Amino acid sequence: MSDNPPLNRRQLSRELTAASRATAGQLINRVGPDRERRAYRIGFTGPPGAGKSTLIAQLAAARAESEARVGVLAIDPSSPLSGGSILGDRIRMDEVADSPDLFIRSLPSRWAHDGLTGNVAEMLQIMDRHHFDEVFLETVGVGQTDHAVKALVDTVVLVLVPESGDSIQAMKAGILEMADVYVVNKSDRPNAERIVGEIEGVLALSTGSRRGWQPPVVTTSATRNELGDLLGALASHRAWTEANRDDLAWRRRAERHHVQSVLNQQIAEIAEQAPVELFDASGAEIYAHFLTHLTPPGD
Ligand SMILES: Nc1nc2c(ncn2[C@@H]2O[C@H](COP(=O)(O)OP(=O)(O)OP(=O)(O)O)[C@@H](O)[C@H]2O)c(=O)[nH]1
Ligand SMILES: [Mg+2]
Repeated sequence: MSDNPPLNRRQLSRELTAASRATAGQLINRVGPDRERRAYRIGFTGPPGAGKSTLIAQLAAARAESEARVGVLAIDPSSPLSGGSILGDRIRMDEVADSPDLFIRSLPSRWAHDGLTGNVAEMLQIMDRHHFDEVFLETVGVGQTDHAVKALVDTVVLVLVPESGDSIQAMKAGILEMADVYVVNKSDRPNAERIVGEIEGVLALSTGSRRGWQPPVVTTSATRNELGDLLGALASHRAWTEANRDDLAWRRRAERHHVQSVLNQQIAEIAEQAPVELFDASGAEIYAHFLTHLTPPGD
């Protein structure tokens, strides 16, 4: 907003790159309560190719007209080497070129295979320090990832397509019930209304605790720039969250997830670097190896 210092893109880029390369031993030093004024975070998840990036591009373009400072972080599973501009390419640059307050970054997913790691929590905190009002986080929804996203963002948007029908029934146990807003994108294709009905059917049977929030199901066609009531649904959930959420409980849950993901990452790093012969040893010896290799904060 107007009273914020201007966005320092180079500095922000450098910090994000450093965070994406940080080892768990480095990240653990920065774990800690996150009490600063925060960006409102919206996570977009859903199957590959559902149109998450295209939708985010449209939303970002719509937001770019407002005063808000908007950031996009996209975990890009399709091209671990790109590190680059896949999402940027989808943004219609003519629409956003005048916006000094829009920042987009695609991130290779090499370290995000199991969902999200401590790096993502760190990156979101970096965005906060750069005074973003709103941050969109894109991830591919594959089970565990969704739960990781849920812990880190304020609003979870699940993006599906008319062809998702077959998977709806299989998903109903957990993932489907977890989102705050449901989008059936590619509604320019047949059967969008049918899948809206299926989602609403599953949600009607859902027993999960939502403390009064009724998740809306909206249809969009991102390539036609038809966002339906998506902006309205996002605004409603934000207003509901701000009025009803227990922020202390939320922050503790986010921090628990942050710590856990950094430690998971550290254990994975130790396992990767361990000599193969270690795994001929007894469980107690293997455990001792892991314990001695865990890096305490400050090292
Ligand atoms: N027909 C139609 N195609 C769309 C729509 N939205 C996106 N697409 C197309 O679907 C393809 C995938 O779109 P993306 O935005 O890359 O989807 P994504 O969910 O970000 O994909 P990943 O990041 O690879 O998981 C692209 O070719 C888009 O042009 C839509 O509303 N209708
Ligand atoms: Mg994408």
